[in-house]
Amino acid sequence: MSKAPETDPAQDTPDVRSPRHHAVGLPAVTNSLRHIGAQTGLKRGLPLLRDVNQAGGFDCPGCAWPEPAHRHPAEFCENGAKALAEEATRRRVDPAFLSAHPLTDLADKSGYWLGQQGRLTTPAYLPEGATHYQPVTWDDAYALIAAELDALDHPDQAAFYTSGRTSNEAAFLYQLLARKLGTNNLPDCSNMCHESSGAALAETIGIGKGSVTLDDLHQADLIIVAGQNPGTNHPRMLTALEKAKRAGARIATVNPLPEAGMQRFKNPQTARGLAGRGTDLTDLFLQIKVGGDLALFSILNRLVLRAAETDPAAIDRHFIDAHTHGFDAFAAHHGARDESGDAAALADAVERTGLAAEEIEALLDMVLTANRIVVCWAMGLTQHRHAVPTIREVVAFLLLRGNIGKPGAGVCPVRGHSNVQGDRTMGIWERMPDRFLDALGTEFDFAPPRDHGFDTVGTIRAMRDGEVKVFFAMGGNFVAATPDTAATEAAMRRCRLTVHVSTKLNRSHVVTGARALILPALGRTDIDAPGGREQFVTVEDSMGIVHASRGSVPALSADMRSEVAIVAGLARAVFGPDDPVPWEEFAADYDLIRDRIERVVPGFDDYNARARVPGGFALPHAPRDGRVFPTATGKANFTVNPVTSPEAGPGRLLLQTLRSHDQFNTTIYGLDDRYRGIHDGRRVVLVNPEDAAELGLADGAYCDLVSEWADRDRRAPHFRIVHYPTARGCAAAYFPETNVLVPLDSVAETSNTPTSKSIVVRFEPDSSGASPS
Ligand SMILES: Nc1nc2c(c(=O)[nH]1)N[C@H]1C(S)=C(S)[C@@H](COP(=O)(O)OP(=O)(O)OC[C@H]3O[C@@H](n4cnc5c(=O)[nH]c(N)nc54)[C@H](O)[C@@H]3O)O[C@H]1N2
Ligand SMILES: Nc1nc2c(c(=O)[nH]1)N[C@H]1C(S)=C(S)[C@@H](COP(=O)(O)OP(=O)(O)OC[C@H]3O[C@@H](n4cnc5c(=O)[nH]c(N)nc54)[C@H](O)[C@@H]3O)O[C@H]1N2
Ligand code: SF4
Ligand SMILES: [Mo]
Repeated sequence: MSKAPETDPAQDTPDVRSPRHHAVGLPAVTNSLRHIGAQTGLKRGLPLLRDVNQAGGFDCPGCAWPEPAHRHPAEFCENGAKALAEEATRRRVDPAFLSAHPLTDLADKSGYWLGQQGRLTTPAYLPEGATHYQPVTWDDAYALIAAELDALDHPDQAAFYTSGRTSNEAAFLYQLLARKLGTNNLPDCSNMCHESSGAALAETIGIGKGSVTLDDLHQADLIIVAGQNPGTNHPRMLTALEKAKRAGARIATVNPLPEAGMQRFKNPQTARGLAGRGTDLTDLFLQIKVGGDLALFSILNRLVLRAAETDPAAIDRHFIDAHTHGFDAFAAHHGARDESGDAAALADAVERTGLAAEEIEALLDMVLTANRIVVCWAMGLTQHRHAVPTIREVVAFLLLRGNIGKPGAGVCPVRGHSNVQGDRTMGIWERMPDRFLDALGTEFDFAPPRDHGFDTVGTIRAMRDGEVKVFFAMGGNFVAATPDTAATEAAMRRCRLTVHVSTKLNRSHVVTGARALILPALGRTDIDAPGGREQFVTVEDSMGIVHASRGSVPALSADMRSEVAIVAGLARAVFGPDDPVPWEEFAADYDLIRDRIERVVPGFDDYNARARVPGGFALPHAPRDGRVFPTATGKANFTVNPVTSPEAGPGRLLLQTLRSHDQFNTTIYGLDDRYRGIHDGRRVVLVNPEDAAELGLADGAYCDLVSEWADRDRRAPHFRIVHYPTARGCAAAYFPETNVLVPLDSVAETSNTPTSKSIVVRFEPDSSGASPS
C-alpha cells in the first residue's frame, strides 16, 4: 500500500527547543539570503532583492502589508524573501519531469516535496484514464476547456476559483469571462480568510475594507492586535508598530499564544535592531482562550458604557449622535447600571476568555486614556462560528469612542495574499452587488447573471453532489487549503474537468477530475512582455493603495503565459471569433484593460496615469475620508451581539490551525518554525502543560488528533505532543496537515468561513505505526 502524503518521513520527528521571545534580527537576514541563494542563485536573486517593493519594481508576492511612502533600500522581510525564492527558483517542472513521474507517484508526495520541484514551465494535460500528465499546446488546452464548458447543461455547472495573488487586470478579465459565460460561481480564498471581516464591516460601516493607513498606525495612542501573528505573517507590520511605539503608542496583544514577534522586535533596517536589544512591542498581553474575543470586546463595551455614566467623556456622544444608528438598543443590551448584573457579566467574561478580571480592567484603563485607537486583526478572529458577531462588536467598541474616520484610529483587518483585496474590488465575488453588475453589463453589452454563485464551501458541496462539473482555478491550492480534506478530494474527483493556472506544482494538480489541465503562469517576479512590449500589472494592498508591479527576471520558459494572456486566450476559444470583446488587444496592452476597469469600478479615475505615479494612489474609503457610512441606514451601525464562545467539553481541547514561520499557506518553504522552537518537522500539536498533565499527554509522545462533529469523527494521525505556553483549554497545530479535521459544515454564521480556529479535538494513541521508538 502506498504511503499517505501526510506521513512523509521528513516530517516525522520534529526537534523541539524553547520558544523565542523576540523576532527578526540577524537570523532573519541570513535566512533570507539562504533561501534566495538555494533557489534562484545570485544572478536572478540580486535584481529581485533590489526591486522588491520599490517604486518601479514589483510588489512582493507574499502578504498584503503596504509599503511606507519613504522606502528603505531593503523594503522586504524574511518571508518576502522566501516568497521570492519560491517563485523565482531556477528549478523547473518540465515535460521530462512529468514523463518521469506517474500521477500515482506524485499523489504520494508531501506538499513540501511537490513545491520544491520547481516552476511549472509547460502546459500539461491529463487525459481520462492516463497515468501521466503530458505536454499540450495552449490552443489545444483552450479548445478542451471550451468544449467541456460548452457541453454543460448550464453555466452554473462550472466554478471559477481565485487565489489572492492574481493581479487586478487578470482578475477583472477573469470575472468578465465567468459572467459572460453566465455564472457568478466565483469562489475565492477570501471565503476562507477575511470574509467574516467583510461581512461585519459592510453591515456596520458600509464598506468591507479596513479604514486605516500606515500614518494612522503611526499616530495611534493604543493599538490592539487581536488574533494575528505579524512576526511571521506580516513581518513589516512590526516596523509600523515599532514606529508607533516610539511615538508613544501603547500596544495590547490578544492571543492564546505568546508570539515572539509581538514581544520584542529587532528591526534589521537599523543598527539598534541588528546588534542591540530591539524594541519591546507589547505593553499588555492578554492570553485569551480560543474564541473568547466576543466575550472580551463585549465586556469592554459594557465597562466603557458604565464609565460614561460617571464620566460622559468616556464615550464620544457627539460622534454617536451625528454618525451612528442603533446606539440605544446596543446600550440596552449591555444593561443599565446594576451591580450584580455587572459582576455576573464580568464573571462570565472571565470564564469565557480565561483572563483575570484585573487584566480586563488593565485593558479598560488603556482604552479610557487613549484618544486614538486602532484594532488590528486577522485569522484569530475571522475563522470561528461567531466570527461575524465578534467583529461587529469590535466595530461597536471603536464607534463608542469615535474611533473611525479620524487620524490615528480605525479598523485594520490585515489581509493575507498580496492582492486579495484588489481581486474583490475587481469583482471576484460570488455576490457582487447589482450596481457593479449593471456597470459591467453596460460596458461590455451583455446581461450579467444575477443569482448569487457558490462560495468555496458551496462549491465543494456542489462538486460533491454532481452539480459542478468543471472546476477552474486561477492560482491557489484548493484541495489543500479547504476544509475536510477527504470530502473535498472526493468532490474534486467527481468533476469532469479540473484546470489549474499555477506557478508551482501542488496537491490540487494530483487530485483531479476525470481530465485535468495545468496551465503555467508567469508570477510577480517574471518580466511580462507580450509581443516584446513590457507590461505592468496593478495590485491593491491591505490599506487600499493601488500601485504598479513590474517583473524583474526573465521567465524560465517561453511557454509560460501571463494570467491576462491565459484568460484572454481562453475567452476567445469559449466565445468564438465573433465575440466583440477585444481579448487579443487586452492581452497585448494592459492599459486597455485599465481603461475598462476605470469605467466599471468606482475610484479608478485616471487609472493609467495614476498607476504610473511612484507609490500609486489611494482608493476612496467613505468612512475614513469623511465619516460617511454607506450602510442600509446611512449611518454607522451599532449591533447587538449576544455573547457566545466555543466549548470543548471534558477531555477535549479547542484546536486552532495556524501557520508556521516556514510556510505561505499551503506552500511549505521549510520544516522549521524558528520562533516557536520547532525544527525539522510540522506534525506537532502545542498543548498547555497543565492540560497535558490532566489528559495524560507526555511531551514528546505521539498521538492522533480526532475532531468531533455531528456527522462523524475525523482523524489526523501521528502528531508529536509539545508542551507549550498556550492558553488553557486550547491546542494549536499547523494547516494544511490538520484540514482533514475541519468539518465542511462547520462554518461561520453569515460569512460561511470554515471554523479553522476552533475545532473540538480529543487525543488518541498514534495509529500510524510510525512513532519513533
Ligand atoms: N509567512 C507567511 N505570511 C502569510 C501567510 C503565510 O502562510 N505565511 N498567509 C497569508 C494569509 S492568506 C493570511 S490570511 C495571513 C494570516 O495571518 P494570521 O492571521 O496571523 O495567521 P495564523 O497563523 O492563522 O495566525 C492566527 C493568529 O491568531 C491567534 N489566534 C488563534 N485563535 C485565536 C482566537 O480565538 N483569538 C485570538 N485573539 N487569537 C487567536 C493564533 O495564536 C495566531 O497568532 O497571513 C498572510 N501572510
Ligand atoms: N485549516 C486552515 N485552513 C486554512 C487556513 C487556516 O488558517 N487554517 N487559512 C485559509 C486562508 S486565510 C487562505 S487565504 C487559504 C489559502 O488558499 P489558497 O489561496 O488556495 O492557497 P495558497 O497556498 O495560497 O496557494 C498556493 C498555490 O498558488 C499557486 N500560485 C502562487 N503564486 C501564483 C501566481 O502568481 N499565479 C498563479 N496562477 N498561481 C500562483 C501555486 O501553484 C501555489 O501552489 O487557505 C485557507 N485554509
Ligand atoms: S511584509 Fe509581506 S509584503 Fe512585505 S516583504 Fe514581507 S511578505 Fe512581502
Ligand atoms: Mo488568507
